[in-house]
Amino acid sequence: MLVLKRLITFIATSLPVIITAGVALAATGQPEPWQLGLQKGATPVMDDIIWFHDFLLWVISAIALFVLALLVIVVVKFNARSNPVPSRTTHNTAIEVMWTVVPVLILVTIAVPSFRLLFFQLNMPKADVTVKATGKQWFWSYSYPDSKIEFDSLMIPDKDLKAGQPRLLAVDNEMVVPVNKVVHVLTTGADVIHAFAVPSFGIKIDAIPGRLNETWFKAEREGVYYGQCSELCGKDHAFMPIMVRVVNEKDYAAWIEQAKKKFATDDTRPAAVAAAGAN
Ligand SMILES: [Cu+2]
Repeated sequence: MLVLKRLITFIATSLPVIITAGVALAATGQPEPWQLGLQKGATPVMDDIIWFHDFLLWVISAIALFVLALLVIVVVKFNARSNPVPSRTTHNTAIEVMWTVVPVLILVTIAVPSFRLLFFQLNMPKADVTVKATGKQWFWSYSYPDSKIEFDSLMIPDKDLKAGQPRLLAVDNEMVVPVNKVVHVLTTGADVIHAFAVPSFGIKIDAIPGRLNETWFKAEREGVYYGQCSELCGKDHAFMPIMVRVVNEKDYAAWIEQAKKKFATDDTRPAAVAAAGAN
């Protein structure tokens, strides 16, 4: 019993430390060494995902502790030594009703916010900006159809990294979007299946050759947010990061103007030739 008591004391004292450390370490936009928990959210969807995750953690912890308590009671009170003459009871209607109804209530309590979140993610609000992300072996291409911009986004190799650029995450040409605007992301694959995922935005969607998938996000804070391809797509799967810079309206307009000169799509080429040239 002494060991159990010590274990309980240890868990009780270390848990708040672990939780606060996790909150302190989880940075916005990119993973941190020794990070616990999810990356901080930058969109309403991710804020909801984090809330739902934490809510479920409380629910499953309570269930696990309850079951553990029952097991401890059984082990201590009903072992052969302390309870030599076992009861012959086989049915107890009240308990049977309880262990059916209570789990149903718990599942309904979980289902309500779960479906609300699912509909929030899947009901697309009207787009302010549309960006098409094409997964290629092994980099991403972004195109802004409304502004006729298209460019490739390649990872910066270790030897070329500048101060402040995270390894395996920084890219040469990042995707730029305005803050507080609904961005539709269309994804497709040029060769094999990739997946476009940015944890802080709460988005992860497959990029499949021959079809167009769609998701959305509304970043509420300016900054740089990183993600990675999340579908094993070949040897350099780990080296095709996603970098999204969220800027204010003015900077976005300036970036668009500059990008129009730098990354203009050539409309004079026939579509088939343009597609072949993109690979
Ligand atoms: Cu991949």
